[in-house]
Amino acid sequence: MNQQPSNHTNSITKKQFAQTASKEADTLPSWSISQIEELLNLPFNDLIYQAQLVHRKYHDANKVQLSTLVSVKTGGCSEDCGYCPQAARYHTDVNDEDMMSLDKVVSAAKEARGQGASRFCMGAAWRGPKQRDIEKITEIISAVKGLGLETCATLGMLKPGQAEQLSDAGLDYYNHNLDTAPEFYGEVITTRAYQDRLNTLDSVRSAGMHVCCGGIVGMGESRNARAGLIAQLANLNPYPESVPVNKLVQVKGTPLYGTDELDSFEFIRTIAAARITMPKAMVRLSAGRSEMSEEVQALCFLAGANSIFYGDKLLTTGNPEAEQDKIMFRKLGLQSL
Ligand code: SAM
Ligand code: DTB
Ligand code: SF4
Repeated sequence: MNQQPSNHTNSITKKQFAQTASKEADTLPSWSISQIEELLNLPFNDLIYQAQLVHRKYHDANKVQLSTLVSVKTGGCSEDCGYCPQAARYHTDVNDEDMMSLDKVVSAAKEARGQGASRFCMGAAWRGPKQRDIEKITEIISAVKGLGLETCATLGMLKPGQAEQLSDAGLDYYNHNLDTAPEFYGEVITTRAYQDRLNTLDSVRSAGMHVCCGGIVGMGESRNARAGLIAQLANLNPYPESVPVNKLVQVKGTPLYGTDELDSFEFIRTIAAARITMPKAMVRLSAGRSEMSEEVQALCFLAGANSIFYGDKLLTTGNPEAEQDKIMFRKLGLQSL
């Protein structure tokens, strides 16, 4: 791992920063993988400093947006994503459940709103929705939107016309992750191609919705692959409004269970690179917080994360209790958006 400071590295990074700061964020130049690797290779303090400069130019440094997740359709998924406890083919403790009823989703959304969440994100363990699923989910989206919450859904790949139906129902954001760099992707997923994911992202954009797109680190990928993921995200035109950076939650029974744990500083570096390359995006410190100390999370906020998943559950795995997060926010002087 090259972590040596050098004038060369520093001067290139300053140039990149000047580019970033001088252009409006939506029309950024493309980022090469090696430019992003240079960022990741910086001395930690220099990297965080660059990230803070960008962060403070575009965001209130003490404000964090809160999204609550609910799994509206859990388990039984046909895909083979190597990290995922909901894939039917892996033997995990997650069972195939029916879709949640409208009433249950609405009461979960009301509870999330009561706890202070501004966005409600609904996940389904599908390769993609069928037409009858779209009919049910659009009813749910309209009801949640009617509560005054921002709406987000992550339902898998979309077929032509489906993104428009979701948008018409009041869906603000669609989450669809690239997950990792194209070069590493085949090690993790074989049942859908990288291009399928890019196509879905195009459909979401064309339907006028905001894009929520990020990935997972800690799957055994190299630093170069983390740079490759960030390059893919940053070079989407425009880049996503919301960028979830997940740390792999290792679930027994999935192929990636037992992967060597990623060093926390590598995770924080990835957040900083996301912040620098996608200045206006909300960068979400996503899955994996239950396994992180408050100190590591504080460094993630310092590196430019300004959003979290809030509430004691992600989709099937745990997340810190809302009360615990409120205590952490008080200690750090953070406020919710
Ligand atoms: N089935 C849909 C799909 O894959 O597009 C939507 C739900 S899927 C669970 C949403 C995202 O959750 C995945 O793309 C992945 O990035 C993330 N995810 C799933 N399992 C995870 C895990 N064990 N650790 C971290 N992130 C995970
Ligand atoms: C995202 O990037 N992370 C969330 C959300 N989008 C849907 C999902 C994390 C799932 C973690 C494993 C689980 O709880 O099943
Ligand atoms: Fe299915 Fe989504 Fe899990 Fe992949 S990540 S197995 S598509 S639920």
